[in-house]
Amino acid sequence: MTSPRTASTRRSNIAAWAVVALLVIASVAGALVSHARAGDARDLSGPVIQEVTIEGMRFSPARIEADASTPVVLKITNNDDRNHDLKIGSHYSGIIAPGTTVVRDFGTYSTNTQGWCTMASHKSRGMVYDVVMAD
Ligand SMILES: [Cu+2]
Repeated sequence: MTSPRTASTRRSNIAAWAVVALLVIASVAGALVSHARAGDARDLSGPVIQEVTIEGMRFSPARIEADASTPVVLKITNNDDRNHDLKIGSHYSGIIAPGTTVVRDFGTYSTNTQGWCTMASHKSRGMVYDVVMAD
């Protein structure tokens, strides 16, 4: 037998769980959206400010001077015969296959920031790229 009070408590428990479930869904969805924004450097939101080529284990040029209001949008061509990529801060180019060119917006920077190729041992072999704040 269920007393009216118990049924009422069950209803409020169900309501509480529904609120918790909605909050969990909202936070997961929010995390997915912010992850896509932070991790996906594919959107082109400004003019290309530098063309970069990859030759062997080097980005060329390997640095850019940028001011805090200009997105670092790079056109990167991989002339090497291996996969490479470039991660700067929270922005990632995705894998750049041999012989391909990508255009990526790496966002804006307010401090000197070093990026690098995330392929195994490429960073230690010299695949770094520096964003240097312009004076
Ligand atoms: Cu690499």
